[in-house]
Amino acid sequence: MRLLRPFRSLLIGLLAASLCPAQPDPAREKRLGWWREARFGMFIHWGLYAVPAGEWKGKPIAGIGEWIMNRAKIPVREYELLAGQFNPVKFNADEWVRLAKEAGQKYIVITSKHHDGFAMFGSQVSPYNIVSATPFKRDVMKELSAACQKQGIKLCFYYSQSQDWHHPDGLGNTWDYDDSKKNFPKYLNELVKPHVREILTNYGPIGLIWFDTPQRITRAQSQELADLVHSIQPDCLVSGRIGNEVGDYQSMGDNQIPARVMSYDWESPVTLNDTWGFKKDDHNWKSTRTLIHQLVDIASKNGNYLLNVGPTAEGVIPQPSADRLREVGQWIQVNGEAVYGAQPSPYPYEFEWGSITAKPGKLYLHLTEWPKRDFMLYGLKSKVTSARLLAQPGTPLKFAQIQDRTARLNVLRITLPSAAPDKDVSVVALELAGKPVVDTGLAQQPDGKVSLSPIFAEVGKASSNSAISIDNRGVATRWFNPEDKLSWKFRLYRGGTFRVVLVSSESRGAAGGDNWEGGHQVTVTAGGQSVTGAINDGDRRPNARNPRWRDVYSEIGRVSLRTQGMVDLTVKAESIAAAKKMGFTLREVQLVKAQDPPAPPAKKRRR
Ligand code: JFZ
Repeated sequence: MRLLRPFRSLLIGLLAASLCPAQPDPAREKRLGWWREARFGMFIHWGLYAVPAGEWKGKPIAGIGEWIMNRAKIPVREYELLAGQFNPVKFNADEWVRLAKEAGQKYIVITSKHHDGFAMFGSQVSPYNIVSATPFKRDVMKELSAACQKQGIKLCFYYSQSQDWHHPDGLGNTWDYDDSKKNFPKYLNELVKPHVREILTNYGPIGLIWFDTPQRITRAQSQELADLVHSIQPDCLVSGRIGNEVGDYQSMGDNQIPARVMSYDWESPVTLNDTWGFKKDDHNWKSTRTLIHQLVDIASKNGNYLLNVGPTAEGVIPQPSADRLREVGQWIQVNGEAVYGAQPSPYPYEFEWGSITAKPGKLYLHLTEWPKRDFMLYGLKSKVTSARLLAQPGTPLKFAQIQDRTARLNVLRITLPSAAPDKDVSVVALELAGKPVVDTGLAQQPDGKVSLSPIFAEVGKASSNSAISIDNRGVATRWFNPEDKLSWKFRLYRGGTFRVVLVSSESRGAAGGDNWEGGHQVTVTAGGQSVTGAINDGDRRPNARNPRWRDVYSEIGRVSLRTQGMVDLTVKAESIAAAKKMGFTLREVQLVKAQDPPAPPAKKRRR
């Protein structure tokens, strides 16, 4: 200890620097102002890839449409010929911008150059651009810039800074160019920087540059690019995917929504179907209901929702996309106050019934399920002064607040009309006396259920080799070591018998839909009682927040918990099957109040 003395202040300083978030940078805070207010933007992936639209030489090419050049290993000299066929005669900038406005979107992020290297703006730097190389010859970005300024929406550009499959020194094209011979700095200096200068000089004020897939760009290179952007337009934001943590905000993985409120600024890019760039065979559209759920859930967790459309080679936004966007817009007409400028939920965790957003002196309860009886919320300590549905602002709702001191529980009960005013999400606005004060600890919910996400667990790694980690969706992945443990503490208000349900999750990337592995034996210990059971593939269900990965439910037994108060719960595996290299994935542990006696099966109705 003595020896350490002289280093103590240094040590404390280092610890403080690593534990406390960095002081907010005032320039960055200023840039983020409009973006935090906006909460909802339109992503547009549009380029030469809209011509093949997912098909090459008569064959459908699997995967996202804008990756066709890479997936089909199309030689540069062949892909270039698409420019001669690109003639989007139906393109109308005012119509696109109007659609975004109707949807309630506050900014547009459009691909100025995607990985294929084709510039969708007029450029002096390289002739491989829409004005010089297509029969269309128009600078669509000029037209969009004018339409955005006229209609009051922020124009932003996507720009692929690392991958460029057309430039011999850009990353990603290994079928035409030898990767080991690439001079990446040359590409950055001769193409990327002059391009970025053009898009920030010729199109008026730009809200942000959405850099992507940093790959092997160095920290110095990322920083130089960010500095270049800020030197030309100090108010222009830079996306997290510029790499090396130099962006102004973070991007989640595509189509990913995190399982908790995040302390930092973030955005989820989401597809309306399963591709970004137009594919003629992709008809797997998300429902309007899913889109609204995602919008409010992302806002409740401190994020922005960037929802993609992929226009055709004629310049038309597909009708199913436009229809859904307009329906989201109709919902926003009524409920926008709970989304724009919304602050995150004061509760860190998710609710099964929906999501919460906040504003000074207000809480918004976004109900995705309409309760059969009164709506109840636990843990709100602030005094509520009024409650009303945003859809029926003239009708105050009856409510009561009860405090149960022995259970240390605050209950808010709201009496709702029998029918939901909105079929997808109905919003109750609460006015509070002062700031929202809530119990932030994990706790049993009014329906008796306890839901525990690994994102809140204490992770007990059995050895330094344990690969277990928790991804942003809150899923424990790479769990191969049965000695690893996850543990939680939660507050139990009402005891009883509970079914122990483990919710596993599909994961990304594995080929052929084979994206889940089961056959593990798992033990849950809750309040000192242990149950062991199998994780099996009997019950897959879509997940409302992250529809791309289904949940896999396994009930492994029952526990009886009689004590009120804090309960410890631990999950540990007895054996893990890992032949498919996915192992045990865990998204949630649930304790579900057992109904006794079990309800008789519902009688089938005769037709
Ligand atoms: C990238 C692009 O490759 C893709 O074409 C599209 O533009 C998309 C919006 O971004 O793809 C990614 C990038 C990052 C992740 C996933 C897909 N990620 O972090 O999970």
